[in-house]
Amino acid sequence: MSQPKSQLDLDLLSINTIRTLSIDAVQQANSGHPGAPMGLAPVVYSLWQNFLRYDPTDPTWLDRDRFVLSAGHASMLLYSTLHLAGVRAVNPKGEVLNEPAVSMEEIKRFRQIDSKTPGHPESHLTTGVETTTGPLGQGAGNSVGMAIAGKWLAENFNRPGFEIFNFNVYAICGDGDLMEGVASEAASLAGHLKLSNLCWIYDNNRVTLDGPAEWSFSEDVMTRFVGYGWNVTRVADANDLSMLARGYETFQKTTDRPTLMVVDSHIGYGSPHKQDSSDAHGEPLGEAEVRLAKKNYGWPEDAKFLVPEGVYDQFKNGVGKRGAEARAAWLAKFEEYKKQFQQLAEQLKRMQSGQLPEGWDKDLPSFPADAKGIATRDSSGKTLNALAKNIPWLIGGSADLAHSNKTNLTFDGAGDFYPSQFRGRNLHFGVREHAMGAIVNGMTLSKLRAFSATFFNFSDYMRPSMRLGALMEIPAIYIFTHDSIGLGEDGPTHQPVEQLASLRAMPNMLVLRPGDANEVVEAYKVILQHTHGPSTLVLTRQAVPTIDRAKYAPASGVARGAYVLADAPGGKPELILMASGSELSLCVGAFEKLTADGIKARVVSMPSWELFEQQDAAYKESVLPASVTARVSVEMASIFGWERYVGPKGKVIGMRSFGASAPLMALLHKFGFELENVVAAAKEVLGR
Ligand SMILES: Cc1ncc(C[n+]2csc(CCOP(=O)(O)OP(=O)(O)O)c2C)c(N)n1
Ligand SMILES: [Mg+2]
Repeated sequence: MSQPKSQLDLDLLSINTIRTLSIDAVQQANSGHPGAPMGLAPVVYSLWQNFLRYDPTDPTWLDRDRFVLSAGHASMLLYSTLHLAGVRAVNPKGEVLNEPAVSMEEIKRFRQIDSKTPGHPESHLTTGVETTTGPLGQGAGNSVGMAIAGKWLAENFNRPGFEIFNFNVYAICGDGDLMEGVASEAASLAGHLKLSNLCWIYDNNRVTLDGPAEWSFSEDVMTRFVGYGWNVTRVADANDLSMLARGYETFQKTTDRPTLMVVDSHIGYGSPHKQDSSDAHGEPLGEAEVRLAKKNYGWPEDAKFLVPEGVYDQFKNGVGKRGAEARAAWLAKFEEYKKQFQQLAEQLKRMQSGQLPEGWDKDLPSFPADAKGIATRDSSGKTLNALAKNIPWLIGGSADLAHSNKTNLTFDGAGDFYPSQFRGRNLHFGVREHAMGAIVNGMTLSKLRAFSATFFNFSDYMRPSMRLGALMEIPAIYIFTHDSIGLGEDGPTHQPVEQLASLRAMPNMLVLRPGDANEVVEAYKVILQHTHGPSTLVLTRQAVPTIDRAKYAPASGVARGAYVLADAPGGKPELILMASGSELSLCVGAFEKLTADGIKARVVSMPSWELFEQQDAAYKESVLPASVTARVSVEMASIFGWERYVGPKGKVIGMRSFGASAPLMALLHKFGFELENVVAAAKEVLGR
């Protein structure tokens, strides 16, 4: 019936298909944001169709360009594109399936229960979604982590004639993203590092949810980014495909800094003449508006979820063909690379599949009993170095506190990651905790084992990113030191109180607060082998005794979250003391005293509630027998939550207020973390 269409017609037809699929899905769900997909469809189409190095038949390709939709509310834009481009699904084992990542059925089930098309893109649910976005600014931050990973991988794995890594990272950002602090932090670092593989596309539509952007946003974004050291370009009309192409080409030619491409767009129909009003663009259009929009696009007004003839082929012949050719060429190269650089290829294989290298744990330290002991931040530093030496892709850094966090990698060849010098393993995040969280997530999504570090109190500054790490089920490693009032004189502004409880409340976050040096080693073993979620490691500034493992139980009990460290004769206690971290040795001291007084006590070391909750009922009963109701918990943190373990007859020794600025001993006394107090509490719950 139809005559052959011109390329331009096919482009417009494809763009309008992205638009109308998005409109229809939002309308059918009666929920969601149609405006941004409508306005941005040409921008994303141009990128995918003509520039993105991406093979829809293998979304796991190591060297694929990354596409991040930081403006996650425009999720239908991504789902429509993944659908039309024919991106295949990948199962949890990493195998590419012969089925679509986003089928038409799934588009029709936008925002419905158990669909692959949730309200905002979730990377663990939908293949092709490179990272979970929605909280504005996070995707932008992730994209910097991916770009860092790209540079680091290229520097460490490419060999002359073998450019195994050369991927670019594109992120779509709206006004909201650019208003968020996390994006500013990340942009500042990206500019500093000269990440030329990074392109942010700023949807300059001058509108946000509440109304015109000018109500709240009037800075000169372009000048700001020039100040960050970015290359800034402008596309004056989002509908002009040749201008968009020039923009992308300029990015690809820029080799010394990241690029911000400012694209002037009009939310809604995509036409300045027919702009929908700024009010309520975060809502479905309504049936009448939908018809008007379709009319405006020259679309059959009654058609729903229509993919016109030629559109699938258009994508197949564009991104599909380009991507397949690029990957085929890469694979051929990689076959040869595998022969010439067996060791590197083996590393990549393991990295990609989330495995650790052979012998990763062979140099782990073991710490002799020592009453004076060492801070867990120090045993952490030693352990981290021993691991990183044998795990080439364990890489990270601190937000300007590396000397305090003890996270510097100091072994031969560890090196630093500096502007345009991307080989090293020590990252310097600067004082940018939030971006650090988002960046570590982006690096982890790129299969590196990445870690961050700062004071535990500042986990609050990176919590939104940690939460997304947990939601994405990615094995990011968040290291924190100065974990309690025990940090001393810096005082309550720096002393965490409620952070432990708050992170324990976070689904899928593994929190570990080891009690001595050997528990630190065991905690790291757990963390490195934990592949389906992030870990939070909580460490002291102050020294804690290294417990005598000949006398007490081995630290390997850490793997079960809680274990009996010291016990009454015959394993029949009348009292249980439990603690994590620096309070463990306090409980051991109280145990000795109580034992001398003829009281049958047990000490339970409890470094991880989450791991303990995963144990079977029999194990839990063996550690915390229901019949023993005289229980005392000791932890220099909010008491919140400990009731569940001490029960109605127990007693919780913890923090009920903020801390104070004072030397350690004065603080321990003021807040009751002293031997006599623990012993007295124990006798009280025993009724003696
Ligand atoms: C951290 C965060 N705060 C608030 C929101 C709610 N929200 C979703 S879209 C949006 C408007 C953002 O405006 P802009 O980025 O310009 O997107 P546009 O409306 O132009 O598509 C807001 C406030 C969010 N998703 N994340
Ligand atoms: Mg906007």
